[in-house]
Amino acid sequence: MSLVFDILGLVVIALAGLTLIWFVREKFLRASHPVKGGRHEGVVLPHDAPLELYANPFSHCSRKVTLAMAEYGLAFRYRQIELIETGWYQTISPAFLKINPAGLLPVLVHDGVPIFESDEILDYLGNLGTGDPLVPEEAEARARMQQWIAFCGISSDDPMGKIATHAGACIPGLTLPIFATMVQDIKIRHILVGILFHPDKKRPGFFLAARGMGLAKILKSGPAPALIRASRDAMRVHLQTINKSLEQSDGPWIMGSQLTLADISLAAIYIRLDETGWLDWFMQSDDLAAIAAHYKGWQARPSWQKAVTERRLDIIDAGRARLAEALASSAEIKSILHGAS
Ligand SMILES: N[C@@H](CCC(=O)N[C@@H](CS)C(=O)NCC(=O)O)C(=O)O
Repeated sequence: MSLVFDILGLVVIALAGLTLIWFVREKFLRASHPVKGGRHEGVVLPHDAPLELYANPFSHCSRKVTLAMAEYGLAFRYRQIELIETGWYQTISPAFLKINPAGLLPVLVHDGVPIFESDEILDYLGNLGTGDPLVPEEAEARARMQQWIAFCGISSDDPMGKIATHAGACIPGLTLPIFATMVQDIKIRHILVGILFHPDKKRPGFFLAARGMGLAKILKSGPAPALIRASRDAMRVHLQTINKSLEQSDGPWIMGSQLTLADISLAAIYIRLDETGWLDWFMQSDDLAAIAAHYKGWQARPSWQKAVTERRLDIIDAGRARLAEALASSAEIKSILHGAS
């Protein structure tokens, strides 16, 4: 009998040892670190096409770049990398970390050389010299455009840090409800990879809780409801600012007759608000006619068809449908998301 216990003990120790070795190895292979934006001269990555874009159709930052590339008429290879929201943490897979050690999308690869950070990529695309310029010639207009880009951007270090001053910072909070419904299609083991290896533990923690508890419960507990409402209220103010600027512009674009990167940054905000159901709510709450016209102008462009419509993902539609159903059937969820702060 004691021999059986001895053997069992050895098996348990061996299994624990193997698990530890696996964990340490994975931790090492999945280690990420921040990288500077812009072109990384001297790095040459494997590539099949002169221009390759590592991106995801649900990624706000990827969308800006995809739209700009379509507007510039650039031919490129789209390499879809999954986010946990769309399937699994491919962003922290050892293979993708060789492309971007920060584990973030998008990455543009030009003749093998990577360019990081969406706003730096947008700048870079302007120098490739194709299509109509999306950057104004005058310095003053360029500076105003940069302000819009920054206003709509999501910081890599602190994505939700500046909701009072940046529309982009409100995006993660406003995406939480659809995350909670989309995550129902994600396997728990994929979320656990994030808990173990992602540098940001808060989001996989939220996903796991949302996966287990469902939308209604997650909206009643923890920091989520306050964060969503704070993002919503701040975004409402930002949308008024955008609407007013559109009214004051000679149109049809935010800076007048020229479509610029500022419009692209705003378009990415509209898409996210639309797919999460918030745009309808903001439109019903306030007069945002100029934004509605701006958005419609975007949707009529061939670039939209290429960069947005053709890249639609079923998992987003399924999440959106579940969220709409929950809002329609639960007065409580409706009051948490749409009620007074
Ligand atoms: N400041 C960066 C932000 C990039 C970023 O946050 N990307 C998100 C998608 S929109 C991402 O790749 N997340 C991967 C993850 O968190 O695992 C940029 O503008 O490119």
